[in-house]
Amino acid sequence: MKKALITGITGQDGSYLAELLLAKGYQVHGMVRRSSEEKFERIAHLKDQVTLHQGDLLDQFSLAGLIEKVEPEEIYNLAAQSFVPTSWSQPVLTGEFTALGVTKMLEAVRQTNPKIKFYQASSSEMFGRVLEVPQKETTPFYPRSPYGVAKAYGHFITVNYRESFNLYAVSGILFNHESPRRGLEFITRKVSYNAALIKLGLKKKLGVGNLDAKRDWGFAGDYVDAMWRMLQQDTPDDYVVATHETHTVRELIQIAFARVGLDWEKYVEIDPAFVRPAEVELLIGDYDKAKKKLGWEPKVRFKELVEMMVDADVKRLEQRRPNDPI
Ligand code: NDP
Ligand code: GDR
Repeated sequence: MKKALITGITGQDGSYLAELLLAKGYQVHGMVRRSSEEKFERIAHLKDQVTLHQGDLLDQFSLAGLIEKVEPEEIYNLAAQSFVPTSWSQPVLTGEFTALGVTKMLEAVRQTNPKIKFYQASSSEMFGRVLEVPQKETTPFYPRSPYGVAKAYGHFITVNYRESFNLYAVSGILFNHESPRRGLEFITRKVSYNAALIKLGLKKKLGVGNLDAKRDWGFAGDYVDAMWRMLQQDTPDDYVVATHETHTVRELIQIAFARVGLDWEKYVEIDPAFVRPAEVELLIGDYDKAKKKLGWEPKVRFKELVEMMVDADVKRLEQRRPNDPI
């Protein structure tokens, strides 16, 4: 039985990846940070099937100790401060988690067992003010936020450890991917949740930022399969994972509100608080390399994804008890 260690197992991607690896017969271990109250909703249904261990990207010793204890064949490094706006208000913390955290993980691998296969969760945010359309593995980076800068560091340190120490270390350059388990502050989930609230008469208005930003949005369940495939190759390499479709935030909102039978223009207003100091205007990914070498392709397309998220939020809110907070 293969053993995998997932950092960030309590996050959106961690929960889907844990499901996928369990279905493939893996023994799955997850690293979780200590908190005063456990909030593991996304993996509640898996709690009897995965083994959780405390550890933190800020603590080098906890990482090496954990790898020695678990002895995994594969590590998926998904843990990060992943919300772009927070990276302007907490730039140093974002650098510690999202950039230096990767070096700490790689060092822990190198020092404990350099044969472990290592996946790094890199991001299309590294392309930022894009220098090529569509973006592919060879497109130069121009990050536009402290988060994007930190991810570019994480990408290059992964490539560097592969080239310096011959580690099987790969960087998956994943474009935005969403699901009903997406955090509520990200735009897709914010829109699906608020469309459901408004439909059910629990809220009147929704404030958002830039309606013109364009993203290449895919389904998280499809994308974790690409992560796994990257670690099953003969040689380690880096891959773009995307849908090769781009849509505006406005289109996202229009589809979500239409799903609940509402005209979005009556409910959505611009709130400058959600406009970013520097924006990534356009992302669209070319996943040709992943298709050819990994045999990977996205299954869920944009409209289906948005409607899946809205339906899930309507259902969730309809099932809530009267005194539950919204
Ligand atoms: P989430 O924000 O949902 O999950 C992040 C995870 O990291 C959580 O489990 C969180 O734990 C954990 N974490 C944060 N800081 C630490 C720390 N110091 N020590 C240990 N664990 C920590 O992110 P996603 O699942 O959406 O994304 C997974 C990864 O992929 C991230 O690295 C993200 O930056 C990257 N990525 C995501 C994309 C997307 O569209 N979703 C696209 C490209 C890259 P806790 O529950 O305790 O907060
Ligand atoms: P992003 O995702 O920054 O691309 O990072 P997010 O959903 O936060 O923003 C997408 C786009 O929507 C615009 N936008 C708003 N965004 C939010 N959150 N809230 C709003 O009210 C709002 N109004 C407009 C944003 O300006 C932006 O253009 C995500 C994260 O998962 C990263 O961790 C990951 O690396 C990248 O995707 C790929």
